Amino acid sequence: MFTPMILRESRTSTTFSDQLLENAKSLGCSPPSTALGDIDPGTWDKIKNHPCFSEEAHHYFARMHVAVAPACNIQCNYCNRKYDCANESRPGVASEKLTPDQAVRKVIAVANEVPQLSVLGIAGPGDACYDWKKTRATFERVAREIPDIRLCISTNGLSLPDHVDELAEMNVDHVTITINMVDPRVGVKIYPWIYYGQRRHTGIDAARILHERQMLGLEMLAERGILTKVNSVMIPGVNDEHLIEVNKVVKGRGALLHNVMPLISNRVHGTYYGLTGQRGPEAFELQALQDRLEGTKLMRHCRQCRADAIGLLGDDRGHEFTLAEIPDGITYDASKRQAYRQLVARERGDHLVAKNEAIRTVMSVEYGGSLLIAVATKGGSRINEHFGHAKEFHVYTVSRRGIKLAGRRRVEQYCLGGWGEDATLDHIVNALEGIDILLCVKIGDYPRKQLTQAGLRATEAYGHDYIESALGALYAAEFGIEPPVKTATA
Ligand code: CLF
Ligand code: SF4
Repeated sequence: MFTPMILRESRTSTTFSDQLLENAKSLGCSPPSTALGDIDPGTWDKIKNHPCFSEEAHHYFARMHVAVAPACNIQCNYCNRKYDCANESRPGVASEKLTPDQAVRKVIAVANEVPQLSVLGIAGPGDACYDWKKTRATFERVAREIPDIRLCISTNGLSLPDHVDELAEMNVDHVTITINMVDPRVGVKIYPWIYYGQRRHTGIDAARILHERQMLGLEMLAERGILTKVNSVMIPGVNDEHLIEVNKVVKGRGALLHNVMPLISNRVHGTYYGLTGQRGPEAFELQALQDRLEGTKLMRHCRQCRADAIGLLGDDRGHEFTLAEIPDGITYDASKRQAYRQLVARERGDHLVAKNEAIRTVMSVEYGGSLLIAVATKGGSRINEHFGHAKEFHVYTVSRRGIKLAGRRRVEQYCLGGWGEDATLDHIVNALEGIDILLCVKIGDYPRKQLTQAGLRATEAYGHDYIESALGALYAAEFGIEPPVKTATA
C-alpha cells in the first residue's frame, strides 16, 4: 500500500523541485529501490542520477554544460562553427565561452540554486577532448569544490584515445562519442576533413582515421569500465540504413546506450547540409528506425541540448545564469542539493511501485491493441502540465507487451499571456499526428475540440497521476478491464 499524493499545480510561482519538496514533506513514502530492469547494480549506481544515461533519472535530475571547449579538429557537414557542436547540441545562438575559472564560478552558482543538479557535462561548443587543457582544468577544479557531482564529456572521438587514462584518473565515468558511421565510404559523405597528426586529411583517408580512432576510444573506455553512450545523427539517404550496422558494432564494442538523434538542417544555419538541401528525418522516420533497434538499450529522451544548457532536460534555465551576475567570491552551499536528494529517494520508491503495478495491469489485458499516448509533463514522472503550457509531449506506446517511451514531440507553446494562437494550434495538431490520446492536467474547450476533429482524444482525467499509472488505467479501461487498484491519484 502507498499513500496517495497530490502535486500542486502552480505554473507561475512553483518550480518542480518546490512541488517535490512539498509533497515529500507531507508524506510517508516507501523506501527507494535500485531495481531497474536488467541493469546491474553497479551500473545503476552510476546512472541513477544521470538524466541522459537513465530515462527514469531525467524526471528528477538536471545537467549543466559549461562551454569551455570551443576548438574542434574535424568538420561535420551539419556544422558551420558559428554555433555549438551539433553532435551534442542543436544549432542556436552561440554559447557564452568560459575560461575554466569562470566555469567553476558558474557551476557553484547553479549548484546553489538548482537542487536537481547532478551532472556537469562538457559538450563543446567544439570538441572537449581536442580542447583538452581547458576541459581537464575545469573538471579538476569543479571536482574539488563539489566532489559528488558526476563528470560527463561528449566528443567526436578523434582525440579521445589520447585522454582515456586521464578521464579514468579524474573519475569521469560517463562519456559520449558521436559515431555516425562504421564504414569510411559512408563517412566521406559526412566529414569533408579532419585534422590529425599535425595535418589535415580529406576524403576516405579522413573518414578511415576517424573511424579507427572512435573504435579504439570505445574499446579503451569499455576496458576501464567507463560508461559510454554513442550518439548518432540520423541523416536520411546518407546513413539512416547504415545506423543499424553502427548499432551492432558499437554495442559489440561495449557501448551501454545508443542515442539516435535527428539531423537538424536548415538553410539559415549555413551548414553544408543546410545549403545543399539535405533534409532531416520526420518524427515517424526516427521512431521507425529506433523501433528497428529495439532490443538494444536506446536513449529516446535526448533534447539535443546546447553547449551551455542548464536544468532538467526540456526545461533549459541557461538564461538565468549569466556570468556578469555571478559574484567573484561565490562559495558552494550543499544544503539544497542534499535535501532534494533525500526527497527524491523517497518519491522514487513510490514511483517504482506504481510503475510495476501499471505494467502488470497492461500485461494482464487479454485482448488489446497498441495505443500511442502523448503526455504533458514538467517532471517528477507525473502528468502535471497544462496543454497550453507544454513545449513538448512525451509519447508512450502502450500494449500488452508493456509501456515504453517512444520519444517526444516538440511543439510551440499554445497559450501565451492567457491567449491561444490558432496558427500554433494547427502546428501542434500536426506535430501530434498518429497519437491516439493526449493526457494533460488542463485543456480548454477550443483546443480539445480541434484535437477531437483531428481524431485525437484529450483528457484531464489523470491529472497529477504518475504517468505509468495513468497509462495502465487508461489501457485497461480502453480494452475493457478494471485496473486492480488505482494508485497515486490526485
Ligand atoms: Fe551533457 Fe551529453 Fe553528458 Fe548529457 S547532454 S554531455 S550525456 S550531460 Fe543528454 Fe543533451 Fe542529449 Fe546530450 S539530452 S544532447 S544526450
Ligand atoms: Fe562541429 Fe562538433 Fe562536428 Fe566539430 S565535432 S565540426 S564542433 S559538429
